[in-house]
Amino acid sequence: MKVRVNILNKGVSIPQEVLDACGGDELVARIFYNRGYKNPETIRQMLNPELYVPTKPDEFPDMPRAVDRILRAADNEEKICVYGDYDVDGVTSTVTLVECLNFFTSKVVYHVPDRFTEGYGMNEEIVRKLAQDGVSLIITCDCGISNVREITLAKELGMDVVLTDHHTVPDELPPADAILNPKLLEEGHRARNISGCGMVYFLCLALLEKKGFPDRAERFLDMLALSLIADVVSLNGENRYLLQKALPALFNTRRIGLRQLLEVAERNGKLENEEDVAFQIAPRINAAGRMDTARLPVELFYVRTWKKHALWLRKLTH
Ligand SMILES: [Mn+2]
Repeated sequence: MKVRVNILNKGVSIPQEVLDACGGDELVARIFYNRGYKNPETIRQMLNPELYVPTKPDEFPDMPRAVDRILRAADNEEKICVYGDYDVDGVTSTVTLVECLNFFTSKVVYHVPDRFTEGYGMNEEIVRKLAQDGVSLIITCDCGISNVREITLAKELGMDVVLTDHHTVPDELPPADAILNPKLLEEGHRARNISGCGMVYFLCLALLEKKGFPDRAERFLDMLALSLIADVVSLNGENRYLLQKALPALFNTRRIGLRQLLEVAERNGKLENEEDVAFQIAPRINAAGRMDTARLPVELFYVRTWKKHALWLRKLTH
């Protein structure tokens, strides 16, 4: 069989270092170059995943402060509220963090904003309500970085705030006790474009490492894969590494609700790769937040079922 390949920009000369990174293969080098890959180190790591050096949780500024505050809250049985968001990234972040915190404490509640009555991000009325309900630590997911007023209020009301977000950092930072945001990493860092759930994943990894069971982070990989596919524009650097690791976990998920969702989607078309997930799964989750409330997918994926399982487990082990 004859295959005709039309390579663009044949006349443009490729820098020697790009060519070297491709082992001297001009065709491969030209494909990379045409797609905007000019950093030889990035290209080397894409061609040889085993050369990739994964990002460590403590590369994020404020990680130790965040971990200390959260574990202190767990030890003191403080009431913690995970403050999420209503899109796929916000939902997967919320599920991941609530699930992880449940390893350390049973005093966890969560809040996902109502798109119609609250809008995106934190809301003063909700912050006041959390204080009244006895919450002393708020952990935001996929939001918070522009909520100076709401976080100032939370502090005034005597609560602490650990902020996790991945949106662009504004000039004025909110007065949170710890701020985790990949955009605070230096320019060009391989993890600067991770999703909100990606940021939460690193926080969970740090918490679990500190407690001596980092392997448990693996059970969040399905949520991570969903967020990366739905929320991330460029799948290179850390995103590429994380998705390679996480995608099989998504297709083999043990979450009953997510399994059902995958099955429904599969009945309507093929579901084989990340593109299918982007078009078949992500919109179904986003629809909940658009039509009703994002509590639905959160519960579908985890929280409620976890409680049932937890009771079961307690009954079995006592
Ligand atoms: Mn997001």
